[in-house]
Amino acid sequence: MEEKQLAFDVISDKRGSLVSLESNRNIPFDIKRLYYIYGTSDQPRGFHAHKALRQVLICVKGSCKILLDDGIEKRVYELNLPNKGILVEKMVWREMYDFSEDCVLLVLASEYYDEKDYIRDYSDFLK
Ligand code: T46
Repeated sequence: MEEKQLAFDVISDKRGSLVSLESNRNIPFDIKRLYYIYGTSDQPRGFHAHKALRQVLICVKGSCKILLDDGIEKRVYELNLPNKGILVEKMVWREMYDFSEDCVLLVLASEYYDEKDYIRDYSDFLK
């Protein structure tokens, strides 16, 4: 499995904390897109892999779990800190679940949105 856990520097003072994310510095690609997921329920999300897309997922508020599966091995991670992220490489099946009510999941993506990059069928993914 090629995923990687990332820890970002936190700049804190009496006013609070700040985390800075920069292309090709602490994020290992050119950031072409970012999106965030919130208002989640008990419904899991994901259930796909990407042919080329690389992404970093950061739970900036609350918590959730992510299952990563490279077709050989499955690993589950809990995302629950705004200064920790996970790099999900291409061709890794992902499922997100167990969202806390206040969960805000920020995703930094290496490519623009392209539905053709998705593999949404698990048996196609395994092939
Ligand atoms: C991923 C996980 C972590 C867009 O129009 N633009 C976008 O940039 C994205 C990400 C999605 N969409 C549309 C496509 C669907 O009609 O928004 C709808 C919901 O997307 P989806 O069902 O793919 O959402 P998740 O939470 O299952 O997956 C998302 C990302 O799509 C995916 O790349 O890795 O978050």
